[in-house]
Amino acid sequence: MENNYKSGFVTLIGRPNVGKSTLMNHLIGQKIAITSDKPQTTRNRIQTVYTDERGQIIFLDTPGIHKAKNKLGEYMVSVAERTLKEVDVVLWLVEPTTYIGAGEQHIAEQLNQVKTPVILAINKIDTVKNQEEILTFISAYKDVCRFAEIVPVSALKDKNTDLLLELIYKYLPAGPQYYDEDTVTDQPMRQISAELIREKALRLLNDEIPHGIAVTIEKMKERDNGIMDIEADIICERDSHKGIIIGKGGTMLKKIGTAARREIEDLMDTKVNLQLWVKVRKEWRDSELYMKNYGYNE
Ligand code: GDP
Ligand code: K
Ligand code: MG
Repeated sequence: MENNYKSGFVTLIGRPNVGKSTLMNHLIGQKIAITSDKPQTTRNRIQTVYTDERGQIIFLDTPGIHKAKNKLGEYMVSVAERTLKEVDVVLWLVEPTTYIGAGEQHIAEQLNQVKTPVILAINKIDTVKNQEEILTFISAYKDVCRFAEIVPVSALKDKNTDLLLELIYKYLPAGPQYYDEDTVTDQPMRQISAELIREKALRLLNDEIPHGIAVTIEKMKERDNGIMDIEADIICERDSHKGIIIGKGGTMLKKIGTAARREIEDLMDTKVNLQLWVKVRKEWRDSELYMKNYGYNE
């Protein structure tokens, strides 16, 4: 290990859907955080690890900072806000626009209260036709917050992500290698599998139902021949939702299961036999007991 080896913690913040999970997956080259076009896809703090010859960056992908509507919402907000003070660098992802809404103002207020250096990444620049416009986004953001660096990126097209890494290293302290170089996440397989199932449900179901869904892995066991048997429950809030998740003749549940199974097989590099059940737990998002049960606690 060289003398100038650096390491530290970076938290990724930003409004729902700005591309935090996409960026993290691209940086570490593996799909760990689930993504979708729906807000509040990410519920827990996910830790991923990027290692190269310069050092090691530990990314915390947090749920978005937003106004809480229920206990699950409160939990998500507190996770995000607590993280700001504990890290070496804050990486704030925003949409490419000059409009700075209440959500961004709220984040800026939080950031102005901490000493942690903040890097602003203006994401989705692949969608900006006139590149000169980017300068106007930069100056709009300069008015609301003091940034250590500002960098336009595209998480999806891997644009400027190398530059982003370079800028992050600039602000990391000299430090040890916390994880061995093969480690990309601290998430247990069980949790990633549950999240992949939830992602497929999010993507395949219409807007109303997904926010009330949780997934629990009830069984995960490897057979002697290497096949992995997984049984999981999809928890929803209403009987009517249960019907929709199962679908006519079980077609929707089958779709969710097939899509999830493929990705879990990729992840585990083995054949998977996935069985899904749908259960109704009314208003679980307002029950601390249920939330603990479904893994939303620290
Ligand atoms: P998060 O809620 O901040 O974690 O956002 P996600 O990573 O789940 O992404 C939300 C949506 O934005 C997904 O449909 C992504 O494919 C899309 N997205 C993310 N980054 C980019 C980007 O750089 N360019 C474009 N065009 N879309 C992006
Ligand atoms: K999302
Ligand atoms: Mg996310």
